Amino acid sequence: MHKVLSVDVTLVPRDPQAPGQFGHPVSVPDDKKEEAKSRWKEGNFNVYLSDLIPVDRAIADTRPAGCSEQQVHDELPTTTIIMCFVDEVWSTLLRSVHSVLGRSPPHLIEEVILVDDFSTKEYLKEPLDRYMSQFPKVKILRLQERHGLIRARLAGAEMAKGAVLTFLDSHVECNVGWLEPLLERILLSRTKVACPVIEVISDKDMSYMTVDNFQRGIFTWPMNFGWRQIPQEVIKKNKIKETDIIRCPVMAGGLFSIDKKYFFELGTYDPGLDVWGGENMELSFKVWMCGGEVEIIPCSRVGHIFRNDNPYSFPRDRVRTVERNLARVAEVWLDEYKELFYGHAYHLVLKNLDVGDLTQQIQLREKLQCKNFKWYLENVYPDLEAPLVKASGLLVNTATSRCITVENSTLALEACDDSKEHQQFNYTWLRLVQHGELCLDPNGPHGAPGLSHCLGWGHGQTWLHRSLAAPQTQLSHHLISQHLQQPACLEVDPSHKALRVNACHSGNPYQKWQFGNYYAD
Ligand code: UD2
Ligand code: MN
Repeated sequence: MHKVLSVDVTLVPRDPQAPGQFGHPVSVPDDKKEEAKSRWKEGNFNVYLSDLIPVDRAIADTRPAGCSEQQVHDELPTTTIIMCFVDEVWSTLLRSVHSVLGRSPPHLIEEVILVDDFSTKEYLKEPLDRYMSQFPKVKILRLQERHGLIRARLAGAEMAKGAVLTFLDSHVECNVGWLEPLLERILLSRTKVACPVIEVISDKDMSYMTVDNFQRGIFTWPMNFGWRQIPQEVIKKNKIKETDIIRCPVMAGGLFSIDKKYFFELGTYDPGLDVWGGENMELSFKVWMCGGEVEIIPCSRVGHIFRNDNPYSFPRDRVRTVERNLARVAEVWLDEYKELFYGHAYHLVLKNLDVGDLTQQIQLREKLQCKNFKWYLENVYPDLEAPLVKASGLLVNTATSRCITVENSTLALEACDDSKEHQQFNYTWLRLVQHGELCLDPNGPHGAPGLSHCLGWGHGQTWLHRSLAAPQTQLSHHLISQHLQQPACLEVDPSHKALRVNACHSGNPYQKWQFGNYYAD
């Protein structure tokens, strides 16, 4: 073994006075403010400043103490760097490539594949070919139509010769010692997916900034990626060190190394995912549930320009593309938990989204004998709040303190008894009040509210309650059916034995209901 190599051709920069040198912030001179402003949209960051900064600038070594002393194996696998771009800014693209070539041990870089995803800018054609011809390892793959990030990466992967694939965005700066720790993990176990810590290159002043340690990649419903710090007490209790590897429920998506054969065994990305978004969820679930692991390696650090908006156009509507991608992922991987996804993105239910054909993906999951999503939640992401229903148990009426009871297919009101199966209901993420396989229907089999077979959305069986009903003025304890002529509320009829629906009144206790247990607002 050997100590991690500290390859960095910029340790002694050519021009220490140059703007942005050492990752320092740069400010736009007063007389250039207009120009800087007008060029912002070329990349949705400060393109004017980027162009002033040397393409091979030095940056500070931001690794935690101890990283530079770590040992790695002599026989690390080689890697192909795959960097996709569409209309990337010239200076940032060059800086990305320079940082790879200048801060990686040359013998580990099999090649750098730049995948041009049908860019429109002239400078990315012949001038880029000419510039890169000085680097024999850099290859440019020109796609003849827009593939989108996901399929562009696959085009790069198809031609890659290295044992490991390392994906990077086209506006990054790799820091010293970034590569060997990633490859080391994969050498130890080929099913590990190794991610660097993603540091921040400011979109405004182009400074290179380190980030807090102990961050995990997580998601919140409906599958929004985010970062979450490991709680201080957990760090203390488990004596987690800054250099310790962090298991991640999901990866950010842009920067990671994966064994090439393993990536293909996993079926790469779902080819039904389009352009951009959600592919990080898909790969993370697939890796974890099918026997692998996703990790952040604190000793590997790469800066990335985070931008508020994509600087390129989407072939189709951006929001719809991402939504459809996420729904595909939910359908294939979430099992019964997909109700949480749809419950938190209910507009997708309303618009009856078409996610396309899933047979291949479902077959793949079977072939790989992947575990289920419940296993993933329990073992990989136990801190995610994921109750399968919003509320459950008895359904108690406030005025009478009596409970809805199922008698054959009709409903009555009786004294509450939690041990009675016939008084148990679920309030689901899809807004159904469910008793076993049956659903509370304002127009039940006998005209009055009763139980019918659950028919899904659009069949008048959905009810608003609590936070869903609250915006509708003071009705948060009510059960509001939206599908009648007028929104109507479930109420106890004057006999106190039966149910009916009637115009909603906020103060009416005969219209107020409470479930035994609430798991979500
Ligand atoms: C994040 C990821 C990104 C990807 C994305 C979508 C990081 C740092 N970034 O958003 O890698 O996983 O989430 O889920 O984790 N590109 C193409 N063709 C396209 C669109 C983009 O080649 O049609 C390129 C683009 O030039 C860039 C890369 O793909 O180099 C990622 O795109 P981005 O930077 O707009 O995504 P980002 O960082 O907002
Ligand atoms: Mn990016």
